Amino acid sequence: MTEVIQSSAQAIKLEEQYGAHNYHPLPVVLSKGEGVYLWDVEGKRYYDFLSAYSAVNQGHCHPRIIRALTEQAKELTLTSRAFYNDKLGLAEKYVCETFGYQKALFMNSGAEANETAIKLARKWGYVKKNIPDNQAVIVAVTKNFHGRTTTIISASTDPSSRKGFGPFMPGFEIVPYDDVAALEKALANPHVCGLWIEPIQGEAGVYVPQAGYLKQAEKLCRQHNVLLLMDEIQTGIARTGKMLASDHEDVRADILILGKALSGGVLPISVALADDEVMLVIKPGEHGSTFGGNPLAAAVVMEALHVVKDERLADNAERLGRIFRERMNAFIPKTKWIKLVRGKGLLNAIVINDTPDSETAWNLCLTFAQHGLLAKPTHGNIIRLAPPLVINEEQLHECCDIIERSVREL
Ligand code: IF1
Repeated sequence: MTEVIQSSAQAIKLEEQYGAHNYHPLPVVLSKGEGVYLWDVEGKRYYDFLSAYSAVNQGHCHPRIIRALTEQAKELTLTSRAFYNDKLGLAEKYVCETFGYQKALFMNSGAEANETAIKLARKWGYVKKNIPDNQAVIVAVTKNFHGRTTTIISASTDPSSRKGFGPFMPGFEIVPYDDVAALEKALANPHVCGLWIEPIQGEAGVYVPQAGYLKQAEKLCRQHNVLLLMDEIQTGIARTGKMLASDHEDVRADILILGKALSGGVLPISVALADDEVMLVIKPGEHGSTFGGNPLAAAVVMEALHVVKDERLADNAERLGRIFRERMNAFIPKTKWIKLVRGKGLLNAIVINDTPDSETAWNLCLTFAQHGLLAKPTHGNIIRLAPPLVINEEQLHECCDIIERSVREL
């Protein structure tokens, strides 16, 4: 007889005893999700203002995506790439046409898609830019977040991502984010094969670079024959009010890295997109993954992207994001607790007016939860506020009311 969770406390106790302690979750145990809503074990309803870190842009358990998942699951879930299947080519074509690239390489987690981009950039550097073997350098930026593998954290500047996990992978040079002069210097090094950035730094606290930075970065990459690797795992798929955050500045990455909402949150699906000149440097047998490009994921990704387009989620994110920041900016003068609100589309954050090591942001999130809204601080005193993109104006105002009421109770 399989055990059933009867209470939140019981679930927390089980995870405490049997699960790794690699997270510090809010004390909320969820058992159901639908659209912008989540319910806990006791039946309390919450607005989701984290969206699984932007993986459920289409809303929880979107009926069209669940149908695609369940229909395909009855037919064929996995063949491995040792053979072809009748869904992968359709999905590759669909994502290439959606984002304007010639080739797609499907993986599973965001980290794996970033690792794929690193391997593509390095191999391209050796084969096409004649960088001496094992000398390729990838330029990354301060406060980046690209995943948790040992190679990816080798480029991290966050001690909590790195401490105790060395030795680290060589071949990364770190320059300050949002600093064009630093880029000019770093990219002039003939051993540099790639510049690896996020268009908006999510984990850093929704840090939006100054207007024109991305365009300048693209220009410098072209100038120095360096590939632009754009990690849109958190900012892509309509989250910032455009299909890609890069679209706000009309920037085109040489390697586009997507994940999270690529599947609407029902499966881990990620992809690296590039043109033939880059993608074809990897030959058969040189890269892959057991589940990468499986037919179930292929069926899901097509429906997940269809939903984004059919429901015009980018436009909704653009419009409601503006309303959200207007509401917050109108509220800020009435409280001493919020320094500022920042973001694009429905990827926003408030900066709490307290020391980064204070408990204020955490306590505020506990109060949010009491009043039926779920969010979690990123670093210290920054709270990311990112609902599913299917939220409507009435729900958004109700959530702003909850945020304001909770701040007043601080
Ligand atoms: C955690 C952060 C967010 C990402 C970007 C790659 C990945 C992520 C821009 C890796 C993943 C997740 C991972 C999760 C929490 C969350 C997160 F706080 F870690 F940094 F969203 F900001 N590029 N972000 O945001 O994708 O391998 O996880 O599929 O690790 O705690 P993944």
